Amino acid sequence: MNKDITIIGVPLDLGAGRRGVDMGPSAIRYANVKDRLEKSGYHVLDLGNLNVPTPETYKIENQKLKYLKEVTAINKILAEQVSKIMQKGRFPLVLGGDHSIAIGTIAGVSKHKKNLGVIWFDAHGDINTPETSPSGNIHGMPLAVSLGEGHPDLTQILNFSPKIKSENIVLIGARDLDKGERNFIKERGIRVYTMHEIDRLGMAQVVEEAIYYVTKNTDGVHLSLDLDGLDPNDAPGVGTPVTGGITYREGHLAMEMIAEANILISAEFVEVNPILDERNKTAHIAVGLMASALGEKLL
Ligand code: 6HN
Ligand code: MN
Ligand code: MN
Ligand code: MN
Repeated sequence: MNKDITIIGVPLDLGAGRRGVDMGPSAIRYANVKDRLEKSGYHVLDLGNLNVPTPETYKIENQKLKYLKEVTAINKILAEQVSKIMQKGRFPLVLGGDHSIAIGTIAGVSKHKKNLGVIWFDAHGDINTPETSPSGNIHGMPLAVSLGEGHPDLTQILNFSPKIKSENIVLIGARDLDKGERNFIKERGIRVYTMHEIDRLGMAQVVEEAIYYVTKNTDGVHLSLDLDGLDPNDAPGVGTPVTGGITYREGHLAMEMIAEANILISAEFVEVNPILDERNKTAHIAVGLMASALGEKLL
């Protein structure tokens, strides 16, 4: 495992339908992310936050792609930063922010990998296009964009597309998919473990299969973890909670198995919303999951 981590915070909420996830990076830092990872032997460099515009100072121009210009601009900068971190041989750890930032993270990582694998933990599919999106919120679109579908300003970040292939990604924890997302998933044959499969097979088998699947034909794996993949009882501080999610223990087990498999080259933790949280509980859980994914040991 790469022992050199670089943290970037992206306090963006323009991709989401409500305010609050812009405070995610602060909440995660307040939950001691750096110390926690250093205890596991990592060398952690925190670059601070990207400079992100505030919604109150911008107008929505296109209801089908809200704040497209601003979300594009910030993801371009993020992609370049992440690419630089990769170039230096370090592990990028991106703190969100809404999930639209996966567009930039994945662009920056995949620039250095021909066949990037992705594990996507989420209650949602995040695989809408402007045509299928019920909200026009770009945080519901980053997987589609990374697969080459969506507005060209987004798909062409760093001037290549697609960033990833359908057969190299796996979704875990889905329980709220829009109609267009279901069609997209079926047409492309994308591997999804919904809550149904997690209940039926157990998280251990799901993650074992998922790891095998995303490592088969890939040269590195990115972890994109939306805290709303967890159950809102455990992680209440998220922008779009959906009942019936992954438990705290299942989440940790998944991260620990991913750490054991030693497959990650980058990760992002997104959608922490401190306004809706209880005493920073969700940020603490996020940090615990990061530590587990990066191999923190009890003994
Ligand atoms: N997230 N599918 C809904 C939409 O508006 O497209 C919700 C998306 C939520 C996105 O949680 O990252
Ligand atoms: Mn989600
Ligand atoms: Mn998401
Ligand atoms: Mn653990």
